[in-house]
Amino acid sequence: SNKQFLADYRPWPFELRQTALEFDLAPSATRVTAVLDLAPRETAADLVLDGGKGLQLLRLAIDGAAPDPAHVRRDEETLTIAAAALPQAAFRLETEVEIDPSANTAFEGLYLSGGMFCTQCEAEGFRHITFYPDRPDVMTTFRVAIRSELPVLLSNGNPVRQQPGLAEWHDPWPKPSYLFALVAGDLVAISDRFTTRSGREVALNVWVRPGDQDRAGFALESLVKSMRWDEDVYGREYDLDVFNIVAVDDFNMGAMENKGLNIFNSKLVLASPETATDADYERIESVIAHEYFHNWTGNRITCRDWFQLCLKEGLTVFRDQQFTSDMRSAAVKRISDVQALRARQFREDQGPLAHPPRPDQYEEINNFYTATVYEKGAEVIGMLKTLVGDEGYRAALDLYFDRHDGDAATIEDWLKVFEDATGRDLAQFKRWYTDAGTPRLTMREDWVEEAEGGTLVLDFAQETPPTPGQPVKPPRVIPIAVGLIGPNGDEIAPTRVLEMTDARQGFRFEGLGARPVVSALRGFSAPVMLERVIDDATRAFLLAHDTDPFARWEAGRDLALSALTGLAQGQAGGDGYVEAIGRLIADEGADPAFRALCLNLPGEEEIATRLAAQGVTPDPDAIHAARGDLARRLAEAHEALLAGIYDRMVVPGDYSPDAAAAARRALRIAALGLLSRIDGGDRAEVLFGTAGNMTERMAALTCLIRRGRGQTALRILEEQFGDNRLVMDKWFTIQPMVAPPADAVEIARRLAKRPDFEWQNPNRFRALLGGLAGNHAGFHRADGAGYDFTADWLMRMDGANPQIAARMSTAFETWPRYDAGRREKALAALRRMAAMEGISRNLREMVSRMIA
Ligand code: HT7
Ligand code: ZN
Repeated sequence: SNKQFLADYRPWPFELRQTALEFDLAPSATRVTAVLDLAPRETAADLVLDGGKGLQLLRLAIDGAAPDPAHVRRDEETLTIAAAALPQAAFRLETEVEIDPSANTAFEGLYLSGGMFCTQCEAEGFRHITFYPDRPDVMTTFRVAIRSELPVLLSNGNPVRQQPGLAEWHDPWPKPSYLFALVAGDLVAISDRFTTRSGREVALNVWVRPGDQDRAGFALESLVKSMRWDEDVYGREYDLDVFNIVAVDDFNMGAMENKGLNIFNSKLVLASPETATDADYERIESVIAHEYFHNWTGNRITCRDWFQLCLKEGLTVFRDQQFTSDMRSAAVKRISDVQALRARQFREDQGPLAHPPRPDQYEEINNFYTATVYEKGAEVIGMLKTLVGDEGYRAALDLYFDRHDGDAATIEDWLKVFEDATGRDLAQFKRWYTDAGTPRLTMREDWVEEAEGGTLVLDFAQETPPTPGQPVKPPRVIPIAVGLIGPNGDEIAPTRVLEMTDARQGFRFEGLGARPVVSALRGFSAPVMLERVIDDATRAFLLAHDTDPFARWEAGRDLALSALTGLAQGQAGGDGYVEAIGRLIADEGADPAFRALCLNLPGEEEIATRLAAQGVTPDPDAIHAARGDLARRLAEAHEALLAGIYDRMVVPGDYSPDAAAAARRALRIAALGLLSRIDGGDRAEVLFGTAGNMTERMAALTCLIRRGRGQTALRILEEQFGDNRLVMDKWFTIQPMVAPPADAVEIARRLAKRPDFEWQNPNRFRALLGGLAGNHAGFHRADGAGYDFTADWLMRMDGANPQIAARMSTAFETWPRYDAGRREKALAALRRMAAMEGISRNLREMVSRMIA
């Protein structure tokens, strides 16, 4: 195995003072010349450069002369020049290689997408472009020359020369190779200007294929908002004369923060009311912000090594979450972030792929761009902010930017700025970075009635289940935000943050009149699973009265989950939930977005996760039936109310993706979803035919497919948008995802045979396979057909694009929680993949961790 360990970190034994690159672009034979100005830090170190198999070395020179071949060694992953062949002082290394972008189906390094050259270098893609010290702690300035007849030639930094056939760029900010980018193609831009606080004029461009310009405006507006926000909230200014964004159709992830030249998956740039949903718009706004924010948290201050990935990703996610809260509704944003965290990160933490936000070993770093590194990494920063307060946080961040600008930093550096700025000892807090697993927090209440008023004692116990390689976990610091509500519904104690540091700990609230209801873990103040003894009446009380929007929503969620987990185990129940929801939706004064969030029942995966956490083996078919049953009962009980909401929540005027309009549509389609369980789908059919926006049309289509009458609508959508990749991706996803579980695999199989199932396109592959994996009972079909179909495609994809195959293999990560029959079939599929000849390092690491 090729395992890397955090403990093995050593600085690179050379200094890299400057990099100059020259590209002669040709689809199947691109020439890359690299000139590296180097100096040894230590005497007698061999010069080891990374370089993949696809690099054909044409020329190698040290200070202008070819070294003795006896001192040069090439293997599959490196080029080594023996110390004996190197000067003792500064020297210039020159290499020329030939590479074949047209054969690059892995979309890592330099590749072609729809006739356009583009790059993806994070994490270790640069080594597929040229021989280089491809590690994030080697930072230097870059000069880049691009020769090509294509009209638009872009790289990082500022343009130095632009003439037909040649462009030259200079990036004055030292950067690691993973932030390098190059784009060449027939592109058009929509443009704007931004003047920074200190008066720098920045040209902003969003580059797209001709014809797509009219769908790029929202991305450009989002960029301007992000730049202003980072100045206002973090005091961070942009530092180049240009900021370019390019949309590409073939992209392994969402987007990439290359210095001054962000490259985006086109689905995160292009949007129009007819083609994109409200969720798409919100996501575009937040990813544009995320990549822009990386300029300071990631680029100016980068990571020493890839174990520190959450240093830039956790912080940048935290910043983009703050941005969205400021642009839209903070309450709604927090609730949806927690929902996403539970769906992806808690799931990861519960299974064989659990790892800490800062792992200490890996085989393939691309397998660690996970919900734990990103979303839990952001939660950990949220807890830090809660513990040190807003002012402490700001002081620590100012110190971080001051002290580490230009550095490749570590989590230790990050925690030290908080210690130095606030005087707090964070030794115990650090466990959040080094320990995997979701703590279980149990809360017990003790009420002591006394003559002069009562005392409430809250007793907490924490325990974190074992995770791979970490059998025992010491207690962590857990900030628990708590408020108290009086029997009449008034808040009698505002939010107080309890700092739990021990395995068991009690907190007292004295001088209380009557016994209050506890609103616990307000704002989801820590990423834990809270267990408390609470009845449905108290949950309904909190749903009606809690002043903390997250805790209020959580009370409703808990009611729903307790009903659904009971129903899925053949028990009766749910009346309390149906009643409480009725009161909530009748409340015209309540925020439509909040009501929509409460109306959406937990998904089947979430129900399965809750059952598994309770030690119950989830039965996917029973869960599916239980959820359908409760939805129908909600609709029957509140038909008139729901119909009223559906009729009134029409948004007048032209479509706008703003939060208020989106909230009304969200409530309207939540009502539609329930009503369609009892109206045969009639409303959905009308809405599909009349709605002018994709949000309502997709919602209507979902209802129609669920009712088994989606064929006409699907045909219409295909006729209208057959040539629009992004809409057709939705079309490919929704069918296997919403289909009755028994049909999902057959539907996926049929769709995979279509000529427009261009499986090597990551978005299209994810659309179909992700759609099936999103159909909980369909993917986990008892006969294993979902597992087999998925494994077949992962094996095929692995030969072309290992990153995508490995990433999608997480569909299997929950297999240990199901019944013996399903476990055996899932394990057989995993073993079949593990045994595949020529399996990539990426997929091999994933399946072996899942089998272990
Ligand atoms: N930092 C970026 C990560 C990324 C990536 C990683 C592996 C392979 C392909 C990739 N594309 C982008 C994205 C981000 O977090 O902003
Ligand atoms: Zn990021």
